[in-house]
Amino acid sequence: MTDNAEALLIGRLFGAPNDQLSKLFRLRQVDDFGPAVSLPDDTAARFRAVAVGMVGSGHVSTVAVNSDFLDRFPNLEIVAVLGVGCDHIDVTAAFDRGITITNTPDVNTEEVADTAMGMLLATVRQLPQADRFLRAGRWPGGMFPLTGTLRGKRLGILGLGRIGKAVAKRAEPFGLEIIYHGRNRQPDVSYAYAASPMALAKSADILMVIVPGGDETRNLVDAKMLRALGPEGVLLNVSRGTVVDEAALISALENKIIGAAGLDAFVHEPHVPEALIAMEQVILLPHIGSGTHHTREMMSQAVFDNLQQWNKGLTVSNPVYPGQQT
Ligand code: A2R
Repeated sequence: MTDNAEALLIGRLFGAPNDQLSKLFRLRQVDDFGPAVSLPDDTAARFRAVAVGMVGSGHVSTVAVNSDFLDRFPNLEIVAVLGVGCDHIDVTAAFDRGITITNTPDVNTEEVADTAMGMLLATVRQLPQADRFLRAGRWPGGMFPLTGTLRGKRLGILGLGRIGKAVAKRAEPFGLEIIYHGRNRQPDVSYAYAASPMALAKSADILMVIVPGGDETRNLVDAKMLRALGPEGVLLNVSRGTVVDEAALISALENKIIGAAGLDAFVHEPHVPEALIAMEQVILLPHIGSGTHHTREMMSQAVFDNLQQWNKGLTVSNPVYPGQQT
């Protein structure tokens, strides 16, 4: 490898890694996938590395790096992705072309877990609603209605991976009983294991979704799961919108089949169904799970580190393989 390879940055990185990247590569930046695939053939052929940063207003909900994209860059060797989820990348198509994909696991774990706990408290104790109540001048007219509680509740975690475990660790001192489901039992925890997503939903008072997106988990939380969660049940999603059947969720909330929801992920981000926006019992966040200066810079640093390792001919720290759900 030479140290002046040409690289393309799609979207943006945060903090110092931007400068580091421009020193390491002859760097071209475009703000979205459309302008990237529209680059002239001879320009596209020069890039051996692509970094996929934060594009537009957040998470990309289509498979943007697909075969057509990859065909535009015949000399591409690596695509370094900001974030853990690679549901916007066709990892198999890249692998078939000998292209390395990397992501940025671990560095976002604690931040997303913090957001998840904040969302849990906000949803159950209706904190945003109480804030709106006060600002609307309604307090002098009477007290804010009593809310649900965490006391004596069971938190069901769908996907006890890095983030799921960090959430569980935070939930324990709140007195929440923890139960989880994943395709495999986790050997390093003593929490109760539910044998299926449905068993988890039946058992949980609060259901937290932290599984990867993509085809395998699409609509995993469906109308039946929501019915099993029950009329006092709370659904929280801090992973990918596609994991929850959004239409079924809207119907379940409208018909009081579940009690409340907290969502940091949606099917067609940044577009959120009006029906959800209109509901008072729903907390809606614009996919801010890892959205702090500190963590986005750490994630950007991990993108840079992966690219630097590749540039030096070293093994990259965070390769993503076909079939490995991320
Ligand atoms: O199924 P397992 O035993 O491999 O556990 C993984 C679980 N998981 C699933 N659980 C049920 N049904 C599935 N089809 C399924 N697929 C995966 O999700 C694992 O415990 C968990 C994911 O954990 P990690 O790979 O450690 O990911 P991390 O860092 O916790 O992030 C989760 C997701 C990312 O993929 C992004 O979409 C978002 O949160 O940032």
